Amino acid sequence: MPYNDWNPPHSHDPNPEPPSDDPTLTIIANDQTLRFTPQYLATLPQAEVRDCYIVSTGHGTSGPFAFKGVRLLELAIRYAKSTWTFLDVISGDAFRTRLRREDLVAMGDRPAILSLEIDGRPLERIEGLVRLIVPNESDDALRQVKWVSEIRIY
Ligand SMILES: Nc1nc2c(c(=O)[nH]1)N[C@H]1C(S)=C(S)[C@@H](COP(=O)(O)O)O[C@H]1N2
Ligand SMILES: [Mo]
Repeated sequence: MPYNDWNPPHSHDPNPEPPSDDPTLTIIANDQTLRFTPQYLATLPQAEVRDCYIVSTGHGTSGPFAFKGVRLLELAIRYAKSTWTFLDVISGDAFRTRLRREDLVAMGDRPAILSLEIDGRPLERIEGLVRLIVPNESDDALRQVKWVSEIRIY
């Protein structure tokens, strides 16, 4: 599937409620479907990114927060074919974002992470567990996907 074959951007009308109570993450790569619990993700190497802000269209800017979790790049390198070029991060309420491998690499020491912790405590489901944090995004939180339920790697 080509990178540009993409849905129009979402509206900035954030959903405040989790679509379900189930935080299980499915990764689809190489025609394989893998399922991970947040407890399992916590056993993988973790990155902490400080000074993150959520520029929410719903209730203004909050932060700074320190988010901690698994690097998206690390997950893709572990579970995808070496030739992967981009991935989609999709939530249970059908919110989604698409990220290129080269952009993930360029984030360096402020990586995109699947966040499990905020300010040293577990992220709650209402706060988005498992939540994608893209520290360098500047588009009013369109990439800060809450309730990530699926990652498709291409
Ligand atoms: N799953 C999901 N994630 C989402 C959204 C959403 O509707 N569903 N809205 C996005 C937008 S546009 C904003 S502004 C922020 C709001 O984040 P907050 O609820 O933590 O303020 O979540 C982002 N992530
Ligand atoms: Mo937003």
